[in-house]
Formats: sequence, C-alpha cells, structure tokens
Amino acid sequence: DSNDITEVQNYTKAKYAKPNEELFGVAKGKNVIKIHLESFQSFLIDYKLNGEEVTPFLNSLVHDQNKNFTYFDNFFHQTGQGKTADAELIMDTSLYGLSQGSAFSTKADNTYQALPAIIDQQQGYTSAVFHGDGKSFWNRDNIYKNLGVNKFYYDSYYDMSEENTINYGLKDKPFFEESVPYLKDLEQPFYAHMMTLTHHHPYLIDEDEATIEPAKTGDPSVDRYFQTARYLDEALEQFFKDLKEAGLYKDSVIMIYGDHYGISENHNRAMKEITGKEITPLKNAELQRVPFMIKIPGVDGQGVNHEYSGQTDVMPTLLHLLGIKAQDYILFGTDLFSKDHKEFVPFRNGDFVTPKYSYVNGIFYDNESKKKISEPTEDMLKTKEKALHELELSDKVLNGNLLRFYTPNKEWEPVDTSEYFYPEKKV
Ligand code: GP9
Ligand code: MN
Repeated sequence: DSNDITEVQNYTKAKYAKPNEELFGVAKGKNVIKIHLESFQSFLIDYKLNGEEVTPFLNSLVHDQNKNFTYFDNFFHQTGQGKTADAELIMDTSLYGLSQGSAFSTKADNTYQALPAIIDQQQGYTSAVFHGDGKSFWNRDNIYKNLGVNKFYYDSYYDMSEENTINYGLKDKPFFEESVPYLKDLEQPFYAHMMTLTHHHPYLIDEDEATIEPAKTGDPSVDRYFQTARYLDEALEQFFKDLKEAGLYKDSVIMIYGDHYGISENHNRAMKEITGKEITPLKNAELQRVPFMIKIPGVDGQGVNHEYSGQTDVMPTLLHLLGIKAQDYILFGTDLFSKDHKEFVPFRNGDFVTPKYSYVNGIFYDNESKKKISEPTEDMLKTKEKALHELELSDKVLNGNLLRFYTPNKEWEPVDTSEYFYPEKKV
C-alpha cells in the first residue's frame, strides 16, 4: 500500500546522488542510441586469443581518446533469471529484476515510470526498440507499452531469410544494416535501443562468417564464444560507419552495454584455461563485469573510468545528462558521473561488490589479496544488510505494483497503454 511506497521512497531519496553540475543537461535534445551487446563479458575487452585481439573495434573505442568514449571497466550486470529482459528492465527503470522468473513476463501490466515514458513526456523523445526476433519473446510487446516505448521494430521489419538468420534470429550484420533506414526515419530527438542477438549461447556462426579461429579448450560453446564476439565487433564497426554516413553519429549520445554473462559456471574448467586462473567463487563474481561505454557529444571522453557501478546506475545517469532531475523518481541506482555516486553493486542473488571487498556465497573477500575475510567489520556487515534490503524494496515495488501509488512530479502522466501499438510492417 501507500506506506510501502513511502518506505521505498525514503530509501531511494536517501541514496540519491546529485548531478555533476558540469554535465547536467549537456545532452538535452540529443538523440540517444543505446546498443545492447548480447552475452558480452568485459574480459573480452583487450583479450588476445592466440595473440590476436578478439574485439579490435570495441578495444579501439576504449583506447582511442579521439573517439570520445568513456569506458567503465568496473561495471557489473545485475540480472537474474530474466537475463536479457532483466537487463532491459534494470536499464530503463533502475529497479532490479525479480528473484525468480522475469518481471517482463509476470509484471508486464504494472505501472512503471520508465525512461522512455519520462523523456517523451518531459522532452518529446520518440523511443524505439530494434530487435531481430519475434515481438512476443520475453513478452516485450506487452511490457513495452507500460514502459512507454513508442515504436518496436521486430522480425517482421527485417529480412529473416535463411541466410540472414542463425540461432535465435536475425544476424547482427543485417540487423544493423537494415535498422539504419528506420533510424533515419524516426522523429527526432529519439531514444533508440539496438538489441543484438548473434552472440548468444550456444554461439553459432556460419563458417564463412567466422574471422577468428575458435579457442581450443574443447568446450564447444566457450570455444565459439570468441567467434561470435568477433562477428558482433565487426557488425558494430559497420554500424558506426553507417551512422556517420547517415549523419547520426557525431551529435548523438551513444551508449554500449553488455546484458549479462555469456559463460556460466558450468564452464569453469574451460574458463580456467581462458583466464589462466582457477574460477573461484570470487573470480566468478569478478567475471560478472560487462562493458558500459558512453559517448556524449561535446564532452571529452575520460578513457577508462574505474568507478564500481552497475546497470541500475544507467537511468539516473542518462536523466541527468538530459537535464531531468532523477531525484523525482524511484531509482535504485545513482548517477555514474556524480561525485556522490555510490560504489556498491548488489547482484540479484544478494552478493555484492565494492571497490575494496566483495561478498560472494556468504563469504567476504578482500578484492586485492583475494583472501577470505574471516572477521568482517561492522561496516561490511551493514553493507550486506543494505544489499538485501535494497533488493527487498525493489521486489516490493514490483510485487505490490507500488508505482501506481507514486506521483513523481506534477508533470507526470500515467502511461495509457491504449495509445501504444506495434503493428506488423506494412508491405
Ligand atoms: C531473445 C533474446 C535473448 O529475443 O533477447 O534473450 P536471453 O536468452 O539472452 O535472455
Ligand atoms: Mn541476453
């Protein structure tokens, strides 16, 4: 009830980090292009397989200051069983997914105060999601309405011929290629979410499209993981060229993120060969890093930023860049560029990481020595409680559909789902 939402509100308002004044509003009115790297873990960045870079293009964004990206190398996914759907939810609502199942499937009819709806109402942004799979996968065609997604380009908008598809759906190269004309036609400013798919378990790729040898651990999906990552990297490079040609690159905010791990703990033997290290519980937590990169027009990139951070932090960051007060909303993350950003990253299972120590499967570890901490400090124990509390509050929001009792500000209008349609493409 409304008491519960007050409890949540008190928590998120206390956690709130005020914007960095220099960046507040710098991207107001700019197009935003958000690129989803399917199953992409940060260990791929700068990784060399047989002496060869796996993702040379992404590496170039990380290392070339002229490309103006800031790369967060201590950014973690926070997803649970909802995988891709959790990543989408977290990034656009700054809530956590559920402890079981996917909120996209079971909480599609909830009230949300999500990024697409907010930036539409406040600044007239058109939001669009692009994805080469059926529209009902993860119940997207239902929940997107409540998130305020204006347009959804799904399989019927693409050439899904046999040579264009593999595994779950459309290959990333035709996906980006065929998306550019749709992007050009979108009313500006837009918030476009490009969701890739080829780099997905079990990492299938046609032989003539593989431009790097597989790894040789003998674990087939781990071995192919590098080949589909390379394919994704090439698709992205082409997309950047096409965006430049379309005049959509220079003046757009571009965000790139990984949704969740691609290699589960079932592959620890092979991953020991890949990383050269035993996959301990702590190492496994460390491997939950996914990339987050952002380019902001008119703002110099910082190169590599080491802030400990997670997917919940993206929405407040973007709101502030667009000049919208994140403080009005119920958000569990904090602005990555704020000097008050909280370096505390809960995972969905209650584990968490901080710059100095991590808590994994009931044990505290020192990040530097990798040793177990046998006598955790008062502060550590409090942080552990805080992680659980935060997840519990987020669960309350979703399970109690609590945002229906919350009015962010006087401008906010509840989303009316009857105004949203995702028709098949007309031929
Ligand atoms: C399917 C794609 C995959 O459309 O988004 O979802 P995942 O299996 O990664 O959750
Ligand atoms: Mn995914």
